[in-house]
Amino acid sequence: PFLENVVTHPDFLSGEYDTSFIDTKPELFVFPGRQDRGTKLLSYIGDTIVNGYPGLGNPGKKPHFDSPRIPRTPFAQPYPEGTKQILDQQGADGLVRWIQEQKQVLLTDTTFRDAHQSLFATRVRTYDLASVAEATGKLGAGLFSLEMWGGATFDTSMRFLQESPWERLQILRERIPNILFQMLLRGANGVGYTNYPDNVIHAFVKASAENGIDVFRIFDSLNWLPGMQTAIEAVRNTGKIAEAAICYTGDILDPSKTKYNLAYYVNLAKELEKAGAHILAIKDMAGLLKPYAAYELVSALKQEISIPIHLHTHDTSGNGSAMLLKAIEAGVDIVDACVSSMSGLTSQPSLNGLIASLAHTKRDTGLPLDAFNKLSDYWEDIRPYYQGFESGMKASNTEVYVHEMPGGQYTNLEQQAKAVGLEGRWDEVKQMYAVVNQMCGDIVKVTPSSKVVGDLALFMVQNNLTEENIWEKGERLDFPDSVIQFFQGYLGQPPGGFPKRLQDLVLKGRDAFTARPGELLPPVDFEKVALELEEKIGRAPSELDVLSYIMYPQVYLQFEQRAKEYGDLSVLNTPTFFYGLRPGEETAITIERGKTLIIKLVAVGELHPDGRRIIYFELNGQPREVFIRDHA
Ligand code: 3PY
Ligand code: ZN
Repeated sequence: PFLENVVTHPDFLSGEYDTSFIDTKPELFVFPGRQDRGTKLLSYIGDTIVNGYPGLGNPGKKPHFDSPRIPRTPFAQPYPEGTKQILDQQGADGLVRWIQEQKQVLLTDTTFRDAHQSLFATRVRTYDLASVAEATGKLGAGLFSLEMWGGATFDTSMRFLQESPWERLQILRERIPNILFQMLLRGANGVGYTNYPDNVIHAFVKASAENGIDVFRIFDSLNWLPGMQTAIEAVRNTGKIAEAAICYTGDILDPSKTKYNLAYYVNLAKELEKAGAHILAIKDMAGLLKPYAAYELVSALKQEISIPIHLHTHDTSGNGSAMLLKAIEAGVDIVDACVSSMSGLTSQPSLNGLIASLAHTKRDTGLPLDAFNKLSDYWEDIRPYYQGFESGMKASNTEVYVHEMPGGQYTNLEQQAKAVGLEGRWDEVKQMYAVVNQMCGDIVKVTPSSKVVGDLALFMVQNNLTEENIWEKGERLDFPDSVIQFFQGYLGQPPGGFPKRLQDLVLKGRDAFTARPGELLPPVDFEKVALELEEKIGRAPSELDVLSYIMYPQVYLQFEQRAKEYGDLSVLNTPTFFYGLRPGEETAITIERGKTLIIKLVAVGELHPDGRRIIYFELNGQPREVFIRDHA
């Protein structure tokens, strides 16, 4: 389209203008598409000042934040060797042998992924991870692994944070060369919400391994073995660690809950060992595994399988640390926890607390508590940036034993509920979640099956529907897409099959299948997709771009579009990214090595009749103005 700006304006072309021309037509000085990096950043900051960041409310009211305490580690001090070197030198089997020789319990730190996924809807930015990466590598060198990728991070980093998940992985890998990097992989669902063709899973795993992932925790959202086999095989092909998970739900100690009993889990664990898992994970995504149940489960598994066992939980009920201690007594090899200032509630139990609990015992972790306290100080300072995404939960709550909602879903679903106007009805949503679970046949709830339950619960609360209403009027209701796909078999098969009555109401004659979706889906032609993407974004995409696009087509295209508009926003510090600047405030932004922009907000102009405001900045001391549409 014809681009109207000052040099194309008829008055300018005819030479008939005086200086008032500039004053009366300032909008003609906006040059879309040809802006320099500074102007693009000013546009983003200006927009954030005027319209706020989605979900944070109160534009123009930037809270005060103290600078974070970044733990000092001598620059010249080399990184101590860690588990990464063991894997690189001895291979996957060597690492497994090494684990089995250890007397102490080994620890995975989840601060970089699950902790913030569970506390504030996965919003932690690469900037804040990268700032503490070197310190984490040096102070945390004795950890088994850092869980720092996968799960929801892939989606949210592009969708909400306008940053590339692959770059996050590369940057952290460069700064933490000594500790194993661990990711959460949703089996055949990759890092998405639905099954992908097998060749996508293979390509995604290969690229993840090449870019820095060492340990892949693989699960299936219905504990369906066929949903994990392709991923296990793909990981084994890369020479990395395939950690396959049993997802824990129900309560093995409760005799009235017979569907998911001890025998069920032991049997599944044996199948996973047979399928080639190097490590077995017990993935207690909602924090339902109680201390004495953990003792029984781990003891039984230790008898029945010979691969190491890695335990993951959430502290929603407040019983998390007690549970880990009982599991450690029963001989679990590795457990997940996170730095204390990011622990508790829907997140993991405190790593610092665990180090202290085990000191001078048979399974003493040997990790330096003071070092982890320093890392915790950093996160204590970072956490306020993200406060607007935290749930209203102030203390642990045993209602989780009723609703069984995964910790990683809790804040997300609460945000979603707010977004669809259910702000004051969160309690109802949680109760409905438990009702929907039973209606679906009491299923394992973890991404994406948890999304199905969450979507149907939201749908029912939003439309004021009870369970009875569904049975009465279900034939006439249009159920959410995720629910339809679930009952068709796109997420795989739940133990015991689908409940027929609800399946019929949801499907309304659509086909359902029991085969593995990956077998039915045609392989993706990567070259063809790359060409299609090139058309859309106007440049040749990298292999990683293509994978992002395959996982999240719409999200990826929006990410690209915004990157064109605003440039690379990952260079902004987090308070500026979320809240812009206050009048008079100045910030230094390093856009590349040796190149820093000093941006100062001078003033926010009045609202123009056309709905825009002029934002007055100084960029490296020079006055700069940008026009921002005010959406209020
Ligand atoms: C995810 O898949 O994102 C999870 O955290 C599941 O627990
Ligand atoms: Zn988790």
